[in-house]
Amino acid sequence: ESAEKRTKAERMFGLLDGFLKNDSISLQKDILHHVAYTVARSPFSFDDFEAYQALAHSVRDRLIERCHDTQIYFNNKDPKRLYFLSLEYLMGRSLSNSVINLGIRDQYADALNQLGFEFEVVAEQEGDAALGNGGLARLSACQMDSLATLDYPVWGYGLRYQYGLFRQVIVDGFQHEQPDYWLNFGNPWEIERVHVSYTVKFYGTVKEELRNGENCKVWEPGEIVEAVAYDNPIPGYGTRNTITLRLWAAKPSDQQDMESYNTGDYINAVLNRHGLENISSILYPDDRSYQGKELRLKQQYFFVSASVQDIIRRFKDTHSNFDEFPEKVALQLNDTHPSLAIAEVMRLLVDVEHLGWDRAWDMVCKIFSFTTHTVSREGLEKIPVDLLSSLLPRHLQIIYDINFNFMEELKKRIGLDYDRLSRMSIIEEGAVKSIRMANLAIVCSHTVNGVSRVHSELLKTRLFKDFYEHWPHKFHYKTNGVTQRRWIVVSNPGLSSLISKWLGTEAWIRNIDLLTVLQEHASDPDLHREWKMVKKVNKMRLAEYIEAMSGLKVSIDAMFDVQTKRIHEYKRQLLNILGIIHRYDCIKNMDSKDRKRVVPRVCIIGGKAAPGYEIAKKIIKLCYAVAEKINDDSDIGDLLKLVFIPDYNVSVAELVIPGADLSQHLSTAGHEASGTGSMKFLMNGCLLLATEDGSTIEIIEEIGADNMFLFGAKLHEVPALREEGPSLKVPLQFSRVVRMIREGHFGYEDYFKSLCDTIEGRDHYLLGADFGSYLEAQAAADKVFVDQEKWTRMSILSTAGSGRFSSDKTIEDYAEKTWGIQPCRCPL
Ligand code: KOT
Repeated sequence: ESAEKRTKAERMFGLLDGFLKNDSISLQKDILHHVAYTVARSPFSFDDFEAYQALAHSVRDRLIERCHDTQIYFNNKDPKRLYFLSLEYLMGRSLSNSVINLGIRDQYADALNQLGFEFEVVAEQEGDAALGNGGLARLSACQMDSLATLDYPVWGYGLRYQYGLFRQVIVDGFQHEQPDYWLNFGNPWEIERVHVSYTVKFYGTVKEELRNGENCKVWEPGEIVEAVAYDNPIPGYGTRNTITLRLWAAKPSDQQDMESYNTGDYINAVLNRHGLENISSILYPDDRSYQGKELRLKQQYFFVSASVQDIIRRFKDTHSNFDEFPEKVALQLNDTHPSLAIAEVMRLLVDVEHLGWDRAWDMVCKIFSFTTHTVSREGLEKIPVDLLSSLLPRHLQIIYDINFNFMEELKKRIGLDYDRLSRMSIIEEGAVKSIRMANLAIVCSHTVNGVSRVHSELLKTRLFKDFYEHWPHKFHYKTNGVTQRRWIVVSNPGLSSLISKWLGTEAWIRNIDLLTVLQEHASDPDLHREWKMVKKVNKMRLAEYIEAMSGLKVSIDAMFDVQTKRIHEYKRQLLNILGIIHRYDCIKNMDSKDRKRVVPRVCIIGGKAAPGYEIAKKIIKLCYAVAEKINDDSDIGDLLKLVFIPDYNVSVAELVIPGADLSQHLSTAGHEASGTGSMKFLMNGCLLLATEDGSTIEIIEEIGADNMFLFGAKLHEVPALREEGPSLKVPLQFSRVVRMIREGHFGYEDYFKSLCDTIEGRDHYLLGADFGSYLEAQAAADKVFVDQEKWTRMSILSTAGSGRFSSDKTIEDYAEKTWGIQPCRCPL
């Protein structure tokens, strides 16, 4: 029989004609085939969008081929696998990234040309996949790219939201939110796996039953939902390995509600089940505020349960018992959002696999690791016990049992120190009894880390001090990174070619250490000339975008000064705007001789405010109000322009970052866990104007304080400054610009009052205290910009020193020290 099977397989392989071919003619045929049979248009007449669809499907075929080979290879080798659990991924566009990682961009560009299309124009047709809010979500995306490139055997898991992060639309300077219907035009980058589905249970009761003489807990759910897998291939660069990001979508389950179908009310029975799909419909847009919403908790459990069932199923496919489970499985919690996975693994191992509590617990302690992205106690997630008890009654019991055992162990170590016991408890007593998700994650993980060195230190000395004293070995330090494939090769092709030319190799795209070679050429006039040319072209591209979007013409000879990130008080976009008002005020009061010495600036601000975050929305409106005043002022001309870029997302970032001369990172010291935007700007040769916070501290170590513009209170100075409160002395210029807003120079004085009140009086984020040194740093930047040779040298040294902030480095560190996984490279 097996000989028969073999012949059949051989015959089928022959029919398939081996692997897909990547020469220009084959690609042209392939694109036309997809135009005709996938897009169903005439191959003799199709538009840019249809060309994009056909091209994307052609790339998809190649991704599927590699994905398949990678899985077969992994299954044969059976290495320890990492499962990365994150509720958010900000993937942006996939086309350019995929063809570059597959190594066939030029072939595709050529094929498209032959068909009368231009690659860049076609690539622009793609919308962003924005299944996340900001830094945390983009970090997951960068890390997936590095995991694939470095050949690690990994699966990413997440939720397939039907609506991604809201679209920001600005009407009269005010932010409005609109739904992101990203799936309306189809999504060629996912593979629907109708047969990979799991039931996820909610509500109901837990009963005790005697089974084979053992007391078992049996959860009888009140609601059942089906989780269906959608696989998104993630190709590595310079490797055949293509890993999978598996996202779950909710579908009504055919196991639910059999009875209601028999009551005769068929129509309502069907309609009622539609609500169940809502579980995976919307991404919550408030980064870091917890409202104890039931739907959010449902999302968390839904995604975690499906993922854990999938992981256990995969393990059981090749193992007859659980002995090797901890040697084959590592689970990474991206913040606390997926930490119900801990209780879910316990439930499945104890109630379903019947391994017994002690054995299951032993395994849990070996497989989980936890990264926190939070700085403050208020940022820590808490789930009301009442909510959990109704939604997931069995999980609440498990968490109580874990906590009971932990408290007993702790008492043996520290005695009856009730303060400490209550601080460390997973359960928070009080008006609303809640589960502290971070405590759960720390107790059950073998490794805990922050996202920069200073953040990891703060965890040990402040946020998780008690836990650090109890388990010092659990606490590691990691520094975030970003992928140079997306942030240089895809988004800045000019710089990418220039680097390859000067290094004489493209190897830096996989081996970022090579970038340091640029240091040797930092003063070479030829490099300077080419470097400036690349920046100029990128600035032209950005200027065109600004004009198309806002009608504003900006001069590319001006310094492009950019601050783009989520709008938050701690990120201090307001400090930037106050600085701009001050600059405007100074220019207005200058004579014409002094005006000649002003360095022209185009100030660019962009970012979304959480829909319910009033103060953040006022900051956006202020930006518009100030822009209107400045941009219309004929006294000012090209000396100062202010633009707000609406709907900042990954694809807009790819345009903005390469075109920036200067970028601002203004968080009050101690508030930005890491910050990854700065790393993207650094790679693109933008100079940083920044506080000594988060990852900036490590950037200083790499490129030196002389090559950036630093300002502001340091971490250790912040508490004393805050202490001073309203009696803190602030510069006159600060009071003057705030007064200008209060007095209605920019209109809307009533609306801006509460905004001004946040920085006068209490001024929690210390804008007044830092204003003086902020202006000095700005002046220093102006001074260097006039000396273009010095500026260009600093710019080259910024790129040259950015290698430590490649996510490849971060991932290698996690792989070795946290996950214990090895590369598993599929042969070419
Ligand atoms: C969101 C909800 C709860 C807790 C934390 C967050 C969070 C943190 N979302 N984004 N972050 C950012 O994560 C980045 C990646 O680690 C950091 O660079 C950045 O400093 C965080 O603010």
